[in-house]
Amino acid sequence: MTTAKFANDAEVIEFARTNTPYFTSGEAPSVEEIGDGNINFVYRVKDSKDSVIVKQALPYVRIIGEGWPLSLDRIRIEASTLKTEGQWAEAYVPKVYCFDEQQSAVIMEDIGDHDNLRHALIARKPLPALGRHLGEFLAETLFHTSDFYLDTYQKKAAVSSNINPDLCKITEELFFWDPFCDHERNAINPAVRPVAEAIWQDEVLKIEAAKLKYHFMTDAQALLHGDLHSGSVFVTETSTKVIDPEFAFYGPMSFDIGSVIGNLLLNFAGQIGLEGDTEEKRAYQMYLLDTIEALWHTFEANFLENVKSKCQDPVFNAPGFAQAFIGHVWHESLGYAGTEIIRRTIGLAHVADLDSIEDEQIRSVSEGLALSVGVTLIKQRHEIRSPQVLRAVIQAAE
Ligand code: SR1
Ligand code: MG
Repeated sequence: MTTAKFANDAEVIEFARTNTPYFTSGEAPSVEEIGDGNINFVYRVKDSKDSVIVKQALPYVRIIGEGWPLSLDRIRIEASTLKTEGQWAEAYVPKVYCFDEQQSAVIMEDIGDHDNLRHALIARKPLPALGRHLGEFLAETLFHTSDFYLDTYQKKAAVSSNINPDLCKITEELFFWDPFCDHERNAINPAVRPVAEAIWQDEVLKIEAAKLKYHFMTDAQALLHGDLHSGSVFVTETSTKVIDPEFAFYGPMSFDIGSVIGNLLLNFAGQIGLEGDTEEKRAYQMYLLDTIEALWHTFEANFLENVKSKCQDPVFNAPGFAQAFIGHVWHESLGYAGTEIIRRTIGLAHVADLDSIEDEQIRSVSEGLALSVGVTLIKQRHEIRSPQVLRAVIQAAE
C-alpha cells in the first residue's frame, strides 16, 4: 500500500478531481493545508464553485514524526465510522465522498462555514442548541451500534471490523497512565506541579483510574467516536458537526459522553484566566453547565425512547433494565470526564482553553480548578446522581 505523503498541491488536486464529480471546469483549484490536529494531514481543495476536504493518514503521528508509528488502518475506520454515524445522525457529520486505501486518504464535505467548537467556547460564542445536538448525536450513534439495536451476529461483526489497537493504546496511555505518574511525556506548569505530585501519590485515585481504564478496554458496548473533544466538533449557532473519528472502536458509551463533558468543564475552568469581563465569563460558565444538563437529558430521553421503540431483545426490554444501564453510563461518564480533564491539564496533549492563558500564575488558577474537578469526578462519580448535583459539585470546587 502507498503511504507517501501527497508530494505537492497538484497531487492533492488530482486526487480530489479523480475521486469526486468536482473541479472539472478547467479552473485551477487552490489547496490549503488546514490540519491543526495532532495526527494527520488535512487539505482544503477549492475552486469558485466547489470545496472539499482531503484527509490523509501517514504511518506515524504527525506532531511526533516517524518515532511514533501508527497503523494506517485508522483512516479506513474513520471513513467507515463517519458513514455509520451518517446513517443514524445524518445532520451531525460531514458526508464522505470517497475513501481510498492506496492513498490512505478520505475526501469529505467541507464544513468550513462552521467554527471549531474549542475556538467558539474560548470566544464565548452563544450556542443555544449545542447540548441538544450533542445529546442527539450521542443517543443515535451509540444506540444504533449497540446490542440494544443490532442482533448478535451484526454486533460481533461490527466489533471485529472496528478493532483499532494503535489508537486505543494512545488513549490507554495518555488518559490512564501518563498523568498519574511523573512521565516524560507530561507537560506541567511549574505553578501546579505540587498538585500533579499529589495526584501521583493518591493511591485511591489511581485505583479508580485503573477501573476506568479496564472498563475502557473491555466493555464493547457501542461504536464510539473515541476522541470527542471540542476540537472534533464544529459549530454554528444552529448546526453542529462531529468530525475526526479515527479513534473509533467498540467501547463504553460513557467514554464519548465523558470526553465531551470533560471538554466543556475544561472551558469552564479556563474562563477564570481567559481575557474578558468577569460577569460575562460567569454567565458563560453557567451556560456551559446548562449545556451539560441539556446534553445529558437529551441523550437519556432519546436513548430510552429508542430502546422502547426499536429494541427487539426481550431480555433488554425487561422493565427498568435500560434505566439502570443509563444510570451506570452517567456515573462512568463523570469518571471519564475527570480523566480527560486531568490528562489535558498535565499530560501530553493540552488544550487552548487553558494553554492560551499566557501568564503562568493566572493559568495555574484555572489549571488548579481543572485538576480539582477532575479528581473529584473520578473519585466521587458514584455519588453524583444528576447534572444538578454535578453543578453543585463544580461550584463547591471553585
Ligand atoms: C499523540 S495524539 C494526542 C491526542 O491527540 C488526539 O486528538 C487524541 O486526543 C490524542 O490523545
Ligand atoms: Mg483528532
